[in-house]
Amino acid sequence: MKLRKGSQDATGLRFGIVVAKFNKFVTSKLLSSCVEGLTSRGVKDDDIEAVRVPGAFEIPLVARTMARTKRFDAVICLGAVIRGDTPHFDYISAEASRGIGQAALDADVPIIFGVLTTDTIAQAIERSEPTKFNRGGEAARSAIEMATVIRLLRTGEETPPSAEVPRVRGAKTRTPRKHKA
Ligand code: INI
Repeated sequence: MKLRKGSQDATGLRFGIVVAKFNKFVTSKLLSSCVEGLTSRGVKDDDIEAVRVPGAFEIPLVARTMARTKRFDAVICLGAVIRGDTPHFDYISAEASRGIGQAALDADVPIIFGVLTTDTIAQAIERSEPTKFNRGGEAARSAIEMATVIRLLRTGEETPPSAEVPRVRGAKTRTPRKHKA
């Protein structure tokens, strides 16, 4: 069996980021952790292009437009939709997630869903803190993995040894940590 896997070596890759201004106190932290996640894995600052949009509702169109230029190996969407007292949350979050998924399929380029959808402001802050579980950093890792695995599929190249995690006999395998929502 041939197992193809993406890697975390992002050297030479280019990324687009779409970031919502709404709830900027959260999205600015998602953005900085995302950029740090990319540059620390070899992406050049000049190879990252970020676009600000008013809110999460506007993300899909801009993500699709960026992806269709084919100038990026992946596009990362960052936003924060926080539940209020009205059904507004449901409309915005549903449209953002549906639209982002559709944009990736239309453009044939990986588009990453780094949009927080939380019940409270505290949950959004927790998920955007650089010292805690930050979804911006997670979005960067997912973008690199998707960009590299799609490249392997398109070129037919073998998975590079650097993507293989050596398995030590008898060693316990780590079960992924469970995160709330
Ligand atoms: N946009 C967000 O990104 N997050 C929210 O929590 C939010 N709420 O709650 O209203 C929000 N609304 C704005 C929306 O995304 C659009 O920008 C606006 O409706 C104009 O189209």
